[in-house]
Amino acid sequence: MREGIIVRGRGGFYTVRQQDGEEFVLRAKKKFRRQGMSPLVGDRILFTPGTVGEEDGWIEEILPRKSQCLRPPVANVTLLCIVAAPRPAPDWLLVDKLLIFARKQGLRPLLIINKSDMEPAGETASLARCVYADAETEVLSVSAREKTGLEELRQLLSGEICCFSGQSGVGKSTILNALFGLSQETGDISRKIQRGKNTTRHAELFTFGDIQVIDTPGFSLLEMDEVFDPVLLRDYYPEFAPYAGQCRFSPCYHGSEPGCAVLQAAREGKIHPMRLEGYHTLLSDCRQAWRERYD
Ligand SMILES: Nc1nc2c(ncn2[C@@H]2O[C@H](COP(=O)(O)OP(=O)(O)O)[C@@H](O)[C@H]2O)c(=O)[nH]1
Ligand SMILES: [Mg+2]
Ligand SMILES: [Zn+2]
Repeated sequence: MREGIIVRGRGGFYTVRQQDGEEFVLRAKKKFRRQGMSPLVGDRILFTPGTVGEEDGWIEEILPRKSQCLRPPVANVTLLCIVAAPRPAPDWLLVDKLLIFARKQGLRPLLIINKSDMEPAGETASLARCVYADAETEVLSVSAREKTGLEELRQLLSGEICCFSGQSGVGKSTILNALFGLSQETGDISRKIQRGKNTTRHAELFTFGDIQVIDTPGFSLLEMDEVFDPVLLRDYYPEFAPYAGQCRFSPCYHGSEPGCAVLQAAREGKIHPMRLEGYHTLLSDCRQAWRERYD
């Protein structure tokens, strides 16, 4: 049997690339369906090939996954690039949601502040470094337009399987184009057309030397719609960890409980107010969804 990685999947057919670059179009054995497993873009698999280019080979085994997302459906992503920019104005709550998503899926997050050319003093990047200083999130400032910071970015992406996420218009496509010389549609004119396309566009894995990127619209459209116990939310905030077990009540949601060590730390300036405020917003969303979960 041979080994390869799934680079796209469409209508029950999977395109698989071998190490040497040769591609095969395969179908999945019925056993996967019985096991409730479906092959995902990014999966490393074992296969028996048909004739090259013909659709008569089979996926035999799916190798153990490093990570797995259901929405968007991709496997083995290791790095989630979250892109923000001075304009459109950063949606920090979306960044927080994406960080939670990354931690839940076991992906390392990287916060990229693009369009540094718009801000000679780098206010947005400075703010991001300050807000996320204790959130175990690396912050990198780049300009896709002026091609600054790209070499450093390339080094951070090296050896990873990456996905790009963030608001529309922050420059995700422009960054990919600048890094890899792609010619993805960017900008305002194409956005209208793209929006229509995006809804039907499938995930696809690209390889550029030792960097792999899965391009999928799923991460930009990401909403934290998964319902989970609100008490778990605090575990996704590394800046709360030093105060674990120090609150008067247990469990403490760090909402408005008296004797809360996290709220006290925030009052003392040890936790960034934007992170706490965002946490409180997400906590109340999460509580409401949890209450309504059986409706
Ligand atoms: N000034 C500036 N504009 C940029 C930069 N990167 C992207 N843009 C512009 O921002 C707009 C949106 O970029 P696009 O890549 O389509 O964003 P996406 O929706 O995140 O894929 C386009 O008009 C780009 O030309 C940058 O580094 N500096
Ligand atoms: Mg784009
Ligand atoms: Zn507390």
